[in-house]
Amino acid sequence: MSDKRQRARVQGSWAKPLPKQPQRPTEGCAFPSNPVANLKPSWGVGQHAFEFHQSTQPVKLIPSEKVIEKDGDHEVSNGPSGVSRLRLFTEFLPVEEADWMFSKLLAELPWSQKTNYRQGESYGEPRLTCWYGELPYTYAHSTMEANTQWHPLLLTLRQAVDSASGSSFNSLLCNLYRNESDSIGWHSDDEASLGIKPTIASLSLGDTRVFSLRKKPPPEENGDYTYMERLRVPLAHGTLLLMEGATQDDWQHQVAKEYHSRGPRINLTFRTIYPEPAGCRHGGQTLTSGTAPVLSTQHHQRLL
Ligand SMILES: O=C(O)CCC(=O)C(=O)O
Repeated sequence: MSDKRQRARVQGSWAKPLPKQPQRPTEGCAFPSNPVANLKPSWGVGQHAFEFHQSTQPVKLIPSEKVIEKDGDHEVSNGPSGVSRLRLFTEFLPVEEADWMFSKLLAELPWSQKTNYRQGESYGEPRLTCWYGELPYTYAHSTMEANTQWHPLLLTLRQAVDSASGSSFNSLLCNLYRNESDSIGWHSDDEASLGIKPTIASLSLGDTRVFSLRKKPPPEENGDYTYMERLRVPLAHGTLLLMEGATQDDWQHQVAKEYHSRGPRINLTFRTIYPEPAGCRHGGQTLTSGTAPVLSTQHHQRLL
């Protein structure tokens, strides 16, 4: 047998069987960063065997996405910045009331498409919005002006959300997702104007969309989210979701585009806005006297 053929057979059917791989954990998938690097050939002198040694490097797990759909309090993490908590009320509004409110808000709110800026380029958000509050709200280098003309229905909803959350919201960002192509990209609601550890109350009306969260990676991951925990919360008609504690410090959230057809959805996010002291980060920028504005990483990521 020629040398070449002999080598091929040793590496194929005649090679020693691989040592048993450890069982894959059930809660996630194991993907070594370089699978080939874990298989070290060792050729014995005069011996036609190919042995594989298990790498001593720890195998990193990709955690499987968890779904949150039960009412109640969900402590999603507890790290150095404190507890991150979601509180879910799936039947916050009775269906008939929610139906009526949805039609009214869809028809009567002053919806428009906001233009944001990224690296000097402008882009239209893939959804419609409107803003209510005594103070303006700036994110992605573009400002929504103060608007104190609250729709009466929004004032009623604000009262109901205040009592459920124990907060006292003074502002509201309304989002309208016209169909499956509308979305909001990964971001945290962590502008300085929202204060420290803000509570955000999100009320959904219309078609169900998936609200996803991903944990922010530690510095050694260099911005790589691959191995970070992920959550999905389906937000159906009439559902209230509260994000509390360190959620904005430690997690990002998004509503992704979908590949199946979706009807319109309105999301009302009640917030408390504070006047920003001079020199503070302002809607995605750190303003320090005498220097050019510096982009905050997180808000750089509120791309769409
Ligand atoms: O539509 C949603 O559920 C999320 C909206 C959101 O993330 C935001 O307004 O910051």
